[in-house]
Amino acid sequence: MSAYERKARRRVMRGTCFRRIAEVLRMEDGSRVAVRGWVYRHRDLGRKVFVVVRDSSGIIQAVFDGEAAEEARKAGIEAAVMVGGVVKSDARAPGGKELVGEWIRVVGPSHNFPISRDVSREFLLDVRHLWVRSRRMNAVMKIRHTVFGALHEYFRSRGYYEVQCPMFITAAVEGGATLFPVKYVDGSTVYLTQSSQFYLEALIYSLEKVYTVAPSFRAEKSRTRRHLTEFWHCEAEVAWATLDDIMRVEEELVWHVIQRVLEENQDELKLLGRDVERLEECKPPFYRISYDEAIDILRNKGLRIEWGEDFGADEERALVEEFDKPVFVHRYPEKAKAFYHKSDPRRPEVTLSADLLAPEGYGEIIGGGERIERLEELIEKIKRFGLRPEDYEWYLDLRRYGSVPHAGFGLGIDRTVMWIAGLDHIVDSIPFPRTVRRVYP
Ligand code: NSS
Repeated sequence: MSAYERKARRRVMRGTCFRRIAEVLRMEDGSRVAVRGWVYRHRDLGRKVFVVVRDSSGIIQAVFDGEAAEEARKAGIEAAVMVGGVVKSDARAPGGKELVGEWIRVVGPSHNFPISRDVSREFLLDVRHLWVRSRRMNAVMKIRHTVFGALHEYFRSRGYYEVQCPMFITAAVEGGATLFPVKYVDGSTVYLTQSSQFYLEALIYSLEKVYTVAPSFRAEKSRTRRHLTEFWHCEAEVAWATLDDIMRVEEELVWHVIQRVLEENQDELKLLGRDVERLEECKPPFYRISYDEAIDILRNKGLRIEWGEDFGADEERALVEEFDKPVFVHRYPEKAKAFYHKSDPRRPEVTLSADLLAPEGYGEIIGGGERIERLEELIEKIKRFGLRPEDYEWYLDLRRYGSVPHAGFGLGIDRTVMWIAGLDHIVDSIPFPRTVRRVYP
């Protein structure tokens, strides 16, 4: 071992001189560096051994011969390694630069890594704890990181207070069919929350403008590309706001999130093959059509749909084909929406509600609208929907003491990531998806 190598190793041991791979790819030829990460690819050409190393920032190829090649040979796929070498431009290498390897040390060995080239989606879900290392998942998670950050940034810069609401609840928000029962410590049955909305409504009487980012749970029996049983929900509620106000907040919020992703994640969008031009077009104002207009569009396209029914994935896909950016569908019929939605005073058979549908086939990412603020109206509607007012006692109290007009919405974060990243299945938008059939790993 040369004096340099000994010195380099000593520095490595002290852990002070490692560079991020993204940084190394920008360095001048001749720079002597050390990186650490995991073996992404491995090629043994006899005299030379090529090891592509990845860290959280990128990948770089290191080429070894002589003594170092012996050590490099032992580094299996996904082994944790430390590598020292000299930067050299090479058009054939990923990123245009490679390391002329001087030494390599296997820190954490890996033999027969289970993921090879041809694997099914199901298999990748079985080994999700390992697949999260893939460049694809790495890119999606970086975009997801930006999305969460941008949501907080938007609300906090506009005078909203962030609040936290309980996950254990006692009555349905969005209908009983998708409630998850949990056996509580005292033997009673409680449920996992479907939405924090009712608690946000309570909190506007203290803070006026509130938001939360939290999981919501739905025992969705349908196996679709856009349903999780545990999803991330960004919800906001605003005192004194109308349907129009809340739609403006929604479009500004979505555009803010898109802009941040376009600023921060060009590399990731490229790796995922996302057509960024389609995202750049999503500048507010978004389109606004009524439910009635949506029905006309669908019927003209030959779909058979009864007035009063909610739209499913097929209807939404057909609708958004007509629009080059997101579209609000407002004023859904009463029976298509949960009981808390306020009726339009000018047309009581429809509600002051709106869903935001994302383009390119994605469909609903937000649901929201105005809430019933009058006590008698709310009790009457709870009964009409076959529910029991006594299950909603505290929620009714909000109408007894200083009730005000108010509106709010809930944005499905996983669906938003799915759309922005251009994914074809919601399970790929979250590291460890929970679906009807999967709670492992
Ligand atoms: O049922 S929603 O349409 N509306 C609510 O829960 C309201 N209580 C929100 C509110 O006004 N505060 O769900 C809102 C969004 C919906 O548009 C989807 O984007 C997402 O939540 N969502 C889901 N994402 C993934 N998987 C499932 N199962 C799911 N259900 C709703």
